[in-house]
Amino acid sequence: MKKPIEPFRIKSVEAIPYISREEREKIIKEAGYNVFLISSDKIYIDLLTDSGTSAMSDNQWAGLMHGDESYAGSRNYFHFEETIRELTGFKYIIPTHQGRVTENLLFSVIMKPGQLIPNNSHFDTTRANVEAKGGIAKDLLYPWAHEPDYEHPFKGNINLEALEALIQETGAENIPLGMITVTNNSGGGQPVAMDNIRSASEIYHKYGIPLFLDACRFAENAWFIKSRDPKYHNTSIRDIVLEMFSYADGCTMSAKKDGLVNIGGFLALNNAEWNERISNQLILIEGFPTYGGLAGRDLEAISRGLKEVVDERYLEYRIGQIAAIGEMLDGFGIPYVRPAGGHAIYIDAKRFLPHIPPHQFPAQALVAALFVEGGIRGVEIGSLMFGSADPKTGKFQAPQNELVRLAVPRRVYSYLHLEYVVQALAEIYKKRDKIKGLRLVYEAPALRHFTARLAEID
Ligand code: PLI
Repeated sequence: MKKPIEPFRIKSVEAIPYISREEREKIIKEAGYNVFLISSDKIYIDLLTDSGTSAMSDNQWAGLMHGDESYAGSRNYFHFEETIRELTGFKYIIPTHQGRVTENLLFSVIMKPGQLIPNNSHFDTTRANVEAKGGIAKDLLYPWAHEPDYEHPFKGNINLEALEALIQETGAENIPLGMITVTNNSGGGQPVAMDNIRSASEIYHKYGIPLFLDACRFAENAWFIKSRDPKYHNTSIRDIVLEMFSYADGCTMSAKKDGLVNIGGFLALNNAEWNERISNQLILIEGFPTYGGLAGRDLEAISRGLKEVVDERYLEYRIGQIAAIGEMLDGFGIPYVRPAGGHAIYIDAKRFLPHIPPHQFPAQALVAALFVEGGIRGVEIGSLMFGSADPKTGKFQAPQNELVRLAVPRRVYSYLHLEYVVQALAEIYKKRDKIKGLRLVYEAPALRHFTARLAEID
């Protein structure tokens, strides 16, 4: 196995606590088997999300000292604007404090109730923002993209035939905008091929529909295009990125991912009228258009992060970390969504714990077991997040997959940390028959996985 070697050395470290197994057993019970309810000082390796959890470089930290905190016209905004224009080619750059407010701004200005937004897969917040404004969020993956074992180099591709059929059925006038999420987070962190982005763009544009990329992990997607599509082996990441964006009319971005920062986002677009309307709305809810809810120093850290993220040695190491977890899991026969994604590994809990039925939350049981075994925090994407009772029959409706996402923060954990995670999983795998299902003790009316409390079933 080619081990991912860090293209950086360490200048500052943060101690992480390690509490005993006995304490962890007590804590998981007290937290109702929900790791969202455990304080981070009880976690040894935190793989809950790759969002806002990156380590910044010395250059980014130095950038904070160059913060110009003027209310209007801060020099950091102009650096931010120039960097994003160079990367994406888009004309207008609107700063925001994170991805979901970007979505809120976009849909509140350009979408009418009853209209439809197609995507390969909407991320939760994108779907929630479309639906909150009365729209319909439609996911259009190929059927094989839902099969954990199906190997495809670009499993995040949008289903082109389904897209064209949907546009014809719905009528282009009812689709104010189409999207593609790169990489496809909800579908396993899987990349989208350049040919797929180009073809989807042609379809959208044939019907006069603008295309926006959800660009959170644009650089990771570009790395997959470079390494998996022979036509791009000799193209630079910057050129691949520019080509990806050239097929789109704009993008939404949470800089908490490929911006390599802890907070920030932006909307970039070419349409002058939309820019004006969205900027006016921005003033209402985020701030003046040259800071958009961020400090000048944050804008500077993002500009610098966006330049670092397209470094090919960084991306080789970054994607290599996830691939290495996959190869280690293969050694133990532990099932996961294949191939390994860009920012996370998704363990297939349905096959890991076949004795636990969906209504007893197998993926959440595995999340809890991983905390007890190694102080490791992952996130459930299964029956707790998406399952529900049929309103008429009361019968439990399970989602297609029961997954545990282990998202790797950028530049934070070493190869040994990752090995430790896989070893903990392997220990659980050996004694998997002993893992018990869970039952709900408390659930909130919406987004219940954040606050639910559960208990073990004896
Ligand atoms: O967390 P935000 O509001 O900065 O970004 C929202 C968001 C939009 N699109 C995609 C593809 C995301 O992955 C995303 C946030 N993702 C989180 C928080 C995650 O844990 O994956």
